[in-house]
Amino acid sequence: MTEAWLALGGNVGDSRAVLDRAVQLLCDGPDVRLIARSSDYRTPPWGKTDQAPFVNLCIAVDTTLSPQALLAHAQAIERVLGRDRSREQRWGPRTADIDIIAYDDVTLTEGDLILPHPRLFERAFVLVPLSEIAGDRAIGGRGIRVAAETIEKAGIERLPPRPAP
Ligand code: A4P
Ligand code: MG
Repeated sequence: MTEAWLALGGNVGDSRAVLDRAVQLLCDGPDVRLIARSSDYRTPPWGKTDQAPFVNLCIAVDTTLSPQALLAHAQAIERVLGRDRSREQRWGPRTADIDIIAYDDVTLTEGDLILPHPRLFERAFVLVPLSEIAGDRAIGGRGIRVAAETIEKAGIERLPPRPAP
């Protein structure tokens, strides 16, 4: 078993419900077990700012999957939840985006996968939820709590737990 951290986000449809479903589907068996889940956050759109706010969260998992197999699993779930990359703009609206932030201490660039995630430290929408569940960790030698404390966080709002359906 290897510990990995994933970031989820979306801004099309009922994003909190979609991302709940994404977490369920990701952690649906012995190959990927949920260890921790952050709160949901409402976050201003980053990269392309003329779009709806996102909901973002992070999870920690224990997995037997390789990094490539975990990415394939995540992308299959993005598709099940209605994501069609061929119709998207970079950084534009999406139902569910699932990024692998880190996979243990693995550093790799292999095909279409880069670990740790190359833009992790530019993104408050990843660092703030990640700090809730991995604040005492370092990724690529940088502490998560300090990175989350020092990045600009204007407009990021922690959401209360969703009422049970
Ligand atoms: N890829 C490489 N490394 C990884 C990794 N570690 N995890 C590749 C996941 N994927 C990885 O991904 C593009 C390619 O990156 C994939 O084919 C995968 O093989 P994508 O999800 O289509 O991403 P993208 O939108 O083109 O670019 P990028 O930089 O991954 O952006 P995001 O994060 O996906 O951007 N604002 C807020 N507030 N919250 C958000 O969640 N998300 C985006 C989307 C823009 N603005 C946002 C948010
Ligand atoms: Mg992505």
